[in-house]
This record gives sequence, structure tokens and C-alpha cells, in this order.
Amino acid sequence: MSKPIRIQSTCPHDCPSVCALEVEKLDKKTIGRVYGAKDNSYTSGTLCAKVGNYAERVHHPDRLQSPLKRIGKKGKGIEVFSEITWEEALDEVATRFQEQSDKYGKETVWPHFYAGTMGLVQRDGIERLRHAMGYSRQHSTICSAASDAGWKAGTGVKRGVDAREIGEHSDVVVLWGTNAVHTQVNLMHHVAQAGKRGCTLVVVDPYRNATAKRADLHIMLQPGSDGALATAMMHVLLKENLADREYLAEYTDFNSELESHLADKTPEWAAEITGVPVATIIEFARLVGQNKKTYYRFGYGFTRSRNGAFNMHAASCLPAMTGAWQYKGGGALYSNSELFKLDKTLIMGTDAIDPKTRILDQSRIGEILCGNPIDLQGGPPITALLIQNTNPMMVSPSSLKVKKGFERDDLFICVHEQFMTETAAMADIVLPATTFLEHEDIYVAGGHTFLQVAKPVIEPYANAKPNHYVICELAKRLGAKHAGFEMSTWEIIDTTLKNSGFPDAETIYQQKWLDCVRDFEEAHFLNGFETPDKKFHFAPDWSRLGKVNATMPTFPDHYSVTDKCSEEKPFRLITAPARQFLNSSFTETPTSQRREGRPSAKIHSSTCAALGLEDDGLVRIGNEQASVLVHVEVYDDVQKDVVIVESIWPNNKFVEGVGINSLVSSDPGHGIGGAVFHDTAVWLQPHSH
Ligand SMILES: Nc1nc2c(c(=O)[nH]1)N[C@H]1C(S)=C(S)[C@@H](COP(=O)(O)OP(=O)(O)OC[C@H]3O[C@@H](n4cnc5c(=O)[nH]c(N)nc54)[C@H](O)[C@@H]3O)O[C@H]1N2
Ligand SMILES: Nc1nc2c(c(=O)[nH]1)N[C@H]1C(S)=C(S)[C@@H](COP(=O)(O)OP(=O)(O)OC[C@H]3O[C@@H](n4cnc5c(=O)[nH]c(N)nc54)[C@H](O)[C@@H]3O)O[C@H]1N2
Ligand SMILES: [Mo]
Repeated sequence: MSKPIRIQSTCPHDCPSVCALEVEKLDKKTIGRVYGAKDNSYTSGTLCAKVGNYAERVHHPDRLQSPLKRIGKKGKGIEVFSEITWEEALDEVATRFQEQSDKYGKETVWPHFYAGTMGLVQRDGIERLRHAMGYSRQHSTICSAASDAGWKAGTGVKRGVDAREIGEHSDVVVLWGTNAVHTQVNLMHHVAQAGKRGCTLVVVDPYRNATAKRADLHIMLQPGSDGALATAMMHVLLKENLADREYLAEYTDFNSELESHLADKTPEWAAEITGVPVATIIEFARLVGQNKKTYYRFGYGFTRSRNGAFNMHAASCLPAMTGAWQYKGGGALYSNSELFKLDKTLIMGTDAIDPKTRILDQSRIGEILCGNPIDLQGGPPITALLIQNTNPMMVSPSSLKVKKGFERDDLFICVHEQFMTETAAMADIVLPATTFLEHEDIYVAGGHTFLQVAKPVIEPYANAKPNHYVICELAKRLGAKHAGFEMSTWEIIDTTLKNSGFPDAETIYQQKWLDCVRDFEEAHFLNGFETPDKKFHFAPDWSRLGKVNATMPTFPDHYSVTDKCSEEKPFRLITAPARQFLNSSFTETPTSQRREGRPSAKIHSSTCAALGLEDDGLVRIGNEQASVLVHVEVYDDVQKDVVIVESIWPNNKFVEGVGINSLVSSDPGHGIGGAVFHDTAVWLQPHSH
């Protein structure tokens, strides 16, 4: 038998790696295995198992085949839906949106989306419809609002040092609040290359996760205490003369006021807050102070706290304090997404924004749908939802509230999906979506520097259609006007590239990708940071970044605003990503399900002994919002008062059908907002049958 041909593509899932792919094409409808492209110098032939097995997802028997109208009760699944045509489905959605708008005004319709695909046309086209129609806007807080603000507070722009420098040049790599083995495995390839040269790996994380198990030094800190750790490290660096004072004077706003602020932020002070021994804090500070070529890879994980943005900023001060930015292999990366500077006016319809239109906090969808007047800002209730690329019934904070909102009888819901997700099951109209293998798109990345353009590998499944089709067809019916509605996906990609000064789409496709890497000076901010005075800011002006919701301390510190342990709630819960799932995706594929088993709570053996919990037994985890029954996994690589439930499991996989996000608060993170998935104080109780 001849070898199957391989077609180039790009992984669209919500992940920093945005892998360059080679997809085995078996026939015009079928794929075989998927591989990471060997000739892409970031992907480097590495690929996570779940995408390697993508045939299981794209050819899954539960893929949605046809538009559906619900004829039975909400939340029951496919059996209460009946098939309708695309014309009927789109007409009904447009009619209902129009009826609700006539009754309550345009802001009663809320297009709700996230990054189920990271392809810019299929992901962000919904914004064009929103703006052209004057529907309620969305403050996207579920993932990167806190981390973006924290990073940009100091540097001014969302880009950093090319991760490919790690392999050859870094002497120390610090993975801070990211479980890269689970969430961006390609990075580990570059870390392993560096390891061969003797580079030291440090992992800063509250539990010994799969990444920390590979570290030379694991800083096992209390959740939400990163600000204290970073601040004390700066104290040590100054005290031991390991700070780069010339760099500080030239490139930062460092001053005597900051120096005296840091004078009493001792390792002893931080040890109390972080639970990390004094000697370890000093060791870590000396390591980064003595090795100027230290590369910090900051993740999202440690920003999913009320003080997350503040802590990201505090940690991002370290490479400035030591001057690490000046060296190849030194500096930091949180995300490169502003490296590409694409003009997204056409895709997103930003030229049609009416600034008076209200902006609703995505992570507070439960409160919003349940009519919280503060969230609604004096505007109309939400009576119609259009949902693409997200599964809020599973992924949003305060999920019982979210469910209550979705259950409203007077709420019209249209969900465009690949599967009958928990959210789709609440819809009135469900539309079947193509996967990335069936449509065109353009991709930028957080974790690397490549811009990619992808074409379909196989034909669309059954009656599935791309997001762009749905948006344009609704625009036509609703009378929305914008150039983007008149163009094909490829024309939008091409024009966007042209408007941004890039080669055309076909050229980039033919050369597989376009490396947008900046030169050394630029990438390392040696021409200045992107703040108004070009300096890195230890004392940021948070108001530059958006509407600030709190009074933040001036300098890096311990900002004590997390959900603290108390007598009633003596434990802290972290709901970090599981390896075989990607957010809510892949929870449907057999291999991922088999490898993950069932939801479990990792709890320290001494805690288990004290509470009478047994391995494989059940524990009830609760707080004022809800309680969740889940199996115990005795796990000693975690602090005694921290509990880990790797996520995101469907709610119905938990013993009582109540999932872990029922415990997570929808309070916005301090600063510009942001969901607080890893900031929850809880109680634990053994479960007696
Ligand atoms: N407990 C807990 N909760 C979390 C997190 C956590 O760490 N812990 N992480 C949070 C984070 S960081 C995020 S980003 C969110 C993510 O939450 P979501 O955005 O909901 O997650 P995804 O699973 O990435 O994508 C959602 C859906 O998009 C669909 N989809 C994919 N491609 C397409 C397409 O081309 N068209 C259409 N119409 N649909 C498509 C998929 O089938 C999937 O059901 O979850 C958050 N929730
Ligand atoms: N397999 C898989 N890959 C994914 C995803 C997935 O769900 N599964 N999700 C994708 C998405 S949307 C995103 S945004 C990224 C997120 O990926 P990451 O940047 O890795 O962020 P998180 O996954 O939220 O959390 C990672 C780590 O943060 C730790 N953490 C929690 N609280 C704290 C704290 O206070 N301080 C410190 N230092 N660490 C803390 C957790 O214990 C966890 O080990 O991953 C993407 N990749
Ligand atoms: Mo995310």
C-alpha cells in the first residue's frame, strides 16, 4: 500500500502552541494520523496526543450533521431536537433576533464567543455582526484579561523573546504558573534541548504537576502568593548586589522610592505568605541573579486569581531587575499575540463600533442572564444569544448560576457547534459547524512567531458550515452592512494581509508559514519598551490598560485580596487543565476519556488521614456557592491545604452532575477583570454512603 499523502494545516485549538501540522489524507472525506511539522522550527515535530488522534474527533459519530430545532425540554440532548434546513434555521434565528430587538432594543441580543478555534476569520467574524448590528459587546475575561493587563503594565505590549532562543542560549529557564507538559508541550522540546547543555529548569507552581516533575528546582508556593515571592526575590537581588543598576537606570522607572519599599520585603516575610522556605527563596533569587541568561516563560495559571494581574506584573519585574533582557536566551515571554500587528478592521468590523453600546463581562454570563442589574448597566435584559466557539455551560465560573440563566424560558438561544455540548443542549436552534480541517483560516500564535494560513484538508462533514457562512447569512437577513459580509473567507484573509503589509495569502500558504520574528534588539526591548516613556514600569499606570476596578498597590508586593482560608473553609482549590482535554474539547473522544479516567481531587495523604478520606473514596468539596462530589486521589506532591481537580470535565461526569466550576466565583479579578478559576477557598467532607 502506498503511504497516505500529507497535507499541511494548522492546529486551531486554544493553545499557545498553534502547531504547524501535517495531516494524513486518506480520501476526500477522511484523515489518518496528524503530525507536528518537523520543518517548523518551533513545532519541531512535537505534537500533543489529543491532536495526533484528531481522526477520533473529526470523524466522531456524535458530530452534528444538520441544523436542529429543539422540540422538547432544554438540556436533554439530541433526542429532543428535530432536523430542519439551513434556510429554515437561519430565517428563524434572524426573525427572533429582530423581534427581540424591536421589543427591547438591539442590546438585548448578545453574541457570545471565545476561542474554540483560534482562526481569526472563523473566531472573530461574530464581532463584525455584533458591531454592525449594535448588539451588546463582550469584555473577554475568561482567559487572558488578567494576564494581559499584568504583562502590559510593565512592558506595554503583548510580545516577548522568541522561545527558540531557549534551546541554544538560556542557562536557566523558569516556567512560572504554566503546566507546559499539559498545556503547551512543544515548549518542553526546547526546554529539553537546553537541558542537554546543563540549563537549569525552575517551575513555580502550587503542585508538583507533570512539568514540575521535570524541574531541577520546584517552588511549591501557596496559590495567589506569587507577588510576595517575586517581591522578596527583588529584595535579595538588591541586597546581594545581583541587580543590574545600569540597566535599571537606562531602561526602567526604578527609583529610590521602590528601593526603600523593597527594603523590608525580606525572604522571611515572603516565606510566611508563600509557604516556601527562606533558603529556597534565596536560592531561587541567586540563581536568576547569577545567571543573566534566564528565560522566564509566564503562563496564565497564576493569573487566575483576584490578584492575578498584579502578580503577573510583579513576576515580570524580575528580568528587568537583573537586566536579563539584554542577553540572548534571557528575558521573558508571556504571549506574542501583539507581535503580528494584523489590521483586523475587516475581520472584526471595528470601524462599525458604536462606543455607547454596553460591554458585558463574559465571565459573568450567569449573573447577566439571571438579570443582575449591575451587570446589565441599566440596559435591557438579554433575551437572545448567538454562541460560537465556546461552551459556557461547562467553562464559565459559577456554573449553577449559568445553568439557571440558560434555563430561562424567555431566552432565545442559537448555538453553532461541532457537537451537542451542554450549551448546545440548551439551545432553541443548533447549527452544525465545520472543523479546521474543513475550512480556511489565518492563524497567529501566543507561543511562537509564525503566521500561518490554512486551507481545507477534507470536505465539510454532512451539512456542517463554517462560522463565516453563518455570520454572513445572518447579516443578509438582518440587514447588517459591512464589506466583510460580501467577501469569501479567502478574500478576507488576503485583504487583511495586504492591509497589514504582508505577502498575499497564497504566497504564505505556498511557503507554509511566515516567520514574523523581530531582530534581537527589538525582541529584547533594547530599543525601549512600548510604554509612553519607553521604560519598563515597576510602578505601572493601570488606567492605561482599560477601566480599572480596584485601587492597586503602587509597587510589587503581596496584594492580599484572594479568597482566603478560614475555619469554615480551610482549603484552597485549583482547577488546572487536564492533559488529554483542551478546555471543554476532547472530552468527547474515546482515547482522551480512557486516559483521563474520571474527575478526581488530588489531596495530600496527611489531610486525607485527618479527615478520614481514602484513595478512590468520595469527598464532598464545598463553599457558599455549591458542593461537588468527586473521587479522591491521594497525592503528596501538593501543599497540605491545597486541592487540585484537573479540568475541565463535563458536569455530568461528576457523581451528582454538578461540575467543578459551580465552586468558582464570578468575581472579576482586580485590575481590568479576569476569571478567577484557581482562587477558591473550600471545605472538604468525607462522604458516607
Ligand atoms: N475550571 C476551569 N475552567 C476553565 C479553565 C480552567 O483552567 N479551569 N480555563 C478557562 C479558559 S483559559 C478558557 S480559554 C475557557 C475556554 O472555554 P471554551 O472556549 O468553551 O473552550 P473550548 O473547548 O476551547 O471551545 C469551545 C467549543 O468551540 C467549539 N468549536 C471549535 N471550533 C469551532 C468552529 O470552527 N466553529 C464553531 N462554531 N465552534 C467551534 C468546540 O467544539 C467546543 O465545544 O475555559 C475556561 N474555563
Ligand atoms: N491539555 C490542555 N492544554 C491546554 C488547555 C487545556 O485545557 N488542556 N487549555 C489551553 C488554554 S485556553 C490556555 S489559556 C492555556 C493555559 O495554560 P497555562 O498557562 O499552563 O495555565 P493554566 O493551565 O491555567 O495553569 C497552569 C498551572 O498554574 C498553576 N497555578 C494555579 N494557581 C497558581 C498560582 O497562584 N501561582 C502559580 N505560580 N501557579 C498557579 C496550576 O497549578 C497549573 O499547574 O493552556 C492551553 N492548553
Ligand atoms: Mo484559555
